[in-house]
Amino acid sequence: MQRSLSSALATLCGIAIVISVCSCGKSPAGGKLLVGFSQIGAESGWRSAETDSIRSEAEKRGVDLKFSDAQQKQENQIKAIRSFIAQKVDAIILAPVVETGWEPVLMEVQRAKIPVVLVDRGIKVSDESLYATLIASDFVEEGRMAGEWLVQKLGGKGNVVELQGTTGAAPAIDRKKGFEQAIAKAPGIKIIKSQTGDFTRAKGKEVMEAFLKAEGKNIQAVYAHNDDMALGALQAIEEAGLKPGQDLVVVSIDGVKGAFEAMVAGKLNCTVECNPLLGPAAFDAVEALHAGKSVPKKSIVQDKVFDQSTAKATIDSRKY
Ligand code: GZL
Repeated sequence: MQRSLSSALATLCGIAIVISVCSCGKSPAGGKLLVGFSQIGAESGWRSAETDSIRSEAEKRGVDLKFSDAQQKQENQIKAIRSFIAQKVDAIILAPVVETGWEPVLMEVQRAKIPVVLVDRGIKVSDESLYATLIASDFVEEGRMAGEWLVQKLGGKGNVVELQGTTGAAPAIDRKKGFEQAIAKAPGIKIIKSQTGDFTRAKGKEVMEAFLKAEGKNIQAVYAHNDDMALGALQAIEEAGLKPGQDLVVVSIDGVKGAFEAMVAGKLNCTVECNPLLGPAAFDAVEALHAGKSVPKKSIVQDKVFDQSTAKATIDSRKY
């Protein structure tokens, strides 16, 4: 891919004006950046908030965004990436549904000299030069924060059922790891059932129904890898005649509006925020890379714990 970037720096009355003329072949006339965004799907409130953030930031910056929803299937993401290469995009933003299986297609992207910005989930590759940067939360820390909160709440004793995220996804792997690290300090707390609910409310409800059938009153707490599965679990708990938030403690991750509403209603006990508003950071990276600047390999988004003691005071200021 021939691309030449010529830039001229002009100083006028002490004000430096950088004029960079990008004759990079790939961008459509008028120099608008052309960016491909391969999104996982629309499986959760968090995911929709992330999509909105990236779409609105593209609009704000005048970027021509090619958007693809993969319905949570890696093969659809790979197809979308190949189509972005064919469209000669200036950059690719990728939210990778799972950690593995990306090397072949990312090598094709590298050969096409297109930078890749990973958002929200990481990947496992032998050659880290296959992507320029990862902008995401620390999922191990999120799992640890959820676990530490629960250890306190349960007084160090109780049986937990775990609703895992999508099998093979970085947040599912790492939120499990962090939670287990935290509860290891309280031998009286045990995970008695653990199964994927694929980050969706429907599957979270279905799996929680099965947990309740199998373990019933033997369950003291639910740990869900995201709020959508937790909200599904709340429905299952109520339909079983139990009071979520009282008969069973429920802790999850994401910090979406529905979780704050459930905490104010006394049904969800705690959520660990995982900020989905990654649009500005993603396009800062895209623009820096397009200007030939270097970017950090990883940028960690800071997260916070919210529970019923703070939900009422903060719900109105939530941005997603
Ligand atoms: C986290 C993100 C996860 C959210 C879920 O960065 O990948 O995927 O926690 C979403 O709600 O489905």
